Amino acid sequence: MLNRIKYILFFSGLLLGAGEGIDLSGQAVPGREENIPFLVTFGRLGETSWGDDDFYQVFFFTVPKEYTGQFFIRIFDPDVGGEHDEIQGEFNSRTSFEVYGGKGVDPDKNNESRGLNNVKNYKGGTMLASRVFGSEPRFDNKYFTFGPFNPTAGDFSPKWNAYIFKVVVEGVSGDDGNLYRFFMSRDPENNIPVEGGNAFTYEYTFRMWNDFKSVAHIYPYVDTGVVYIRQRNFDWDRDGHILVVSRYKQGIGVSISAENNWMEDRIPIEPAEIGSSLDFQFHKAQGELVKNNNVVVTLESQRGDALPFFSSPIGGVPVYNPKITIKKTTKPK
Ligand SMILES: [Ca+2]
Ligand SMILES: [Ca+2]
Ligand SMILES: [Ca+2]
Repeated sequence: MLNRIKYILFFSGLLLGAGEGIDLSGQAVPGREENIPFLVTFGRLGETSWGDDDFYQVFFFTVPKEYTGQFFIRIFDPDVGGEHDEIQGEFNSRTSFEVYGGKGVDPDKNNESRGLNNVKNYKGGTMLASRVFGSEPRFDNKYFTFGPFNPTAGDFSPKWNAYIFKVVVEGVSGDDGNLYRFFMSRDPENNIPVEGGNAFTYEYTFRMWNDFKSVAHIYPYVDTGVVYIRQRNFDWDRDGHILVVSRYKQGIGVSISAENNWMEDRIPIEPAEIGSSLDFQFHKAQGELVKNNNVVVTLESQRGDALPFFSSPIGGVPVYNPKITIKKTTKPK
């Protein structure tokens, strides 16, 4: 009964949130607007040509200072076996999930915490919880819950006025692909959002839907001082095209990777795009379906600073406004 009440509260909360412009969707990773079915991390004996360049993933969760209750980090399908996961030969992989808080987590203060460029010091902070999963039917197609955590156990960020937590996922053995999702919840058994919470990463390794018509989105946030961004994508398998849309960009095509390679180019940023999100759109090729496509995306500014992708776009989903005229942008190289 209690669960049912919570369920009703959850959905009325979503409706209220939509009506008042309060976004509660940042609790789910991938986020609601992203249209991405799963994150993916392969075992360290996997081939990079399967779409994961480094066999680990780092995600951050923000809990607003105003929220004083406890919270949980839930993982959907944490095991490597059964439904959803990508088998190679037989399922023989193990994946570790670790939750970090405390000083050293905030990626603005500790650059290595971002987990970019295969640096090995991405575990900054204090480990609060961890678990390793193999093929475990009791967690197959189900949630596992970490917590409860107190918000003050996170690393406080004045910039976001929030406590930051980090989840590190590593494919510690085997060669299979672990597909999974996160949800930051107020409840250990149900997905009840923490109002104003969000999640972000600097290197996004994800799976596309097996559907021609499906368009995936990721929403990088453009901070002060950004003049252009360098986008890099890995193992896109030439699966259609990737477009950048913003209030000021109707859709700029970027260079796309093929099998097991990185492609990159520069995307100019207009001053009016500062302090808002861009919409990177992943349009699948029509015709022969590219199945089970895993892809990696990273972005950095002209200064070499990584741009975070937020699960719930800061400032909302950007919509192109043709009435705003700007100088012609140069075609990416
Ligand atoms: Ca295997
Ligand atoms: Ca899984
Ligand atoms: Ca791929």
